[in-house]
Formats: sequence, structure tokens, C-alpha cells
Amino acid sequence: MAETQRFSLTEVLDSFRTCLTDQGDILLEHYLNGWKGLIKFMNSLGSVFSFISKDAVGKIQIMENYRIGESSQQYLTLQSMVKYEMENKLVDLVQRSENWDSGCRTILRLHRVLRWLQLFLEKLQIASEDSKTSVLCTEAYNDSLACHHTWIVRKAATVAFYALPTRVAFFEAMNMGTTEEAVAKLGVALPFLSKVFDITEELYRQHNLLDLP
Ligand code: 1PW
Repeated sequence: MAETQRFSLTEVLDSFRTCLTDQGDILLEHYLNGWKGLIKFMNSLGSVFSFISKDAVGKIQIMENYRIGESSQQYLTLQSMVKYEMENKLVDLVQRSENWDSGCRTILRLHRVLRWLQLFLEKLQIASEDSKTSVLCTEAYNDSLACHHTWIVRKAATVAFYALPTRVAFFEAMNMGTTEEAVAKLGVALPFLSKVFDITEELYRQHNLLDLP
């Protein structure tokens, strides 16, 4: 298969499957690989999406720096990261200050986007042939991420969504095969994405980290 066709949402969703260990830990390497795939995908959707991916690129870079930094061993899993940063008071809990770029708050931003992605893909999976991807994407956004964004970001995101192709073209762009194949693949992969989301949400809830500034 040609190199240009190698990107597929299946691979992205695979990363979110392999980031889960049998013990329920989340391996940051695979989690971030999933994100890198998503960014590749967003960039392939055109320049209107690049403003959206830019912020995520910056956040992934922050995480990669921790993963190669002097405390890299603490950043193997999401659980070890939270424990390490909390025990060492490396998280700004009330107001952004010297720990403005903690791993905990950086992952929280990405985690919220995953909820949107999950809702969006669920909608895509069950939508009728003629449904508009832009509408499904906007609905998913309004139900999840929008409340965490400023007015200007909400406006820009909504405009970007209008540029999304039809459902059929979208599945093609994701290299997921025919609509039937794509729906079947989503059926297998989405539960893993949900599990990653749920584990993260619960971990953050236990540590009271869901509203980090
Ligand atoms: C079609 C499938 C696309 C799936 C991935 C979508 C990624 C969407 C990322 C939205 C980013 C919008 C622009 C930036 C917003 C930031 O203000 C916000 N960042 C995120 C990732 O939500 C909050 O980050 P901040 O300002 O608190 O550092």
C-alpha cells in the first residue's frame, strides 16, 4: 500500500487500545501516539483545521518533553504522572502560575477533546447516509468541549467544522474502507476509546483535578 495511504483512523484507535494495560494503567507513549495520528489527520483536512491542531501540537510537545526529561520514569503512565506531580506539588491547582504547564493540566485539555471525539465518532457510526458530518461534529462539540472554550475559539471551531466533507468522503479520508467496514471498525474500537476516557476521568475525579486552571 502506498505510503500516503498509511494513515488511518484504525491505527489511531489502535493506539488508544494499546495504551491500556491489563491493570488499567494508561501508557503515555501510546496515548500520545494516538494523538499524533489525530493531528496528522486534522492537518489532512486542510488549513482551516490547522489552527485547531496547533494548540494540540503544543500540548503534545509539552508531554514529550516530560517523557524525555530527567523525570522520564515518572511519565510512563498517566497514573504514575499524577502521583508524581501531586506528591511533588508540581500542579497549579487554583491559578496558573509557575507550574502552568504541568502534565496533569496538559493531559486534562487533551482528555476533554477525546470526549468530543468519542461523541462525534459515535454519532458518525449510527448516522444515516445523508447526514452532515459538520452538524454531527458541531453537536458533539456543543455537548462536550464547547463549555471549556472561550467565545472566540468556539466561533472558530464551528466555522472549521463547516469545511468537513460528507460522511462517505470522511470515512474515505480516514482510510476506513466502505461505510459498512467503517461502521464495523468503529464498533470494535470505540469501546477502548471510552475506556481510556472513563479511566482518566475517574483518576482525575479522585484527585480533584477535573477543573485545573
Ligand atoms: C475531526 C476530528 C478532529 C479531532 C481532534 C480535534 C482537536 C480539537 C482541539 C481544539 C483546540 C481549539 C483551539 C485551542 C483551544 C485552547 O484554548 C484549549 N485547548 C484545547 C485542546 O481544548 C484550551 O487550552 P488552554 O488555553 O487552557 O491551554
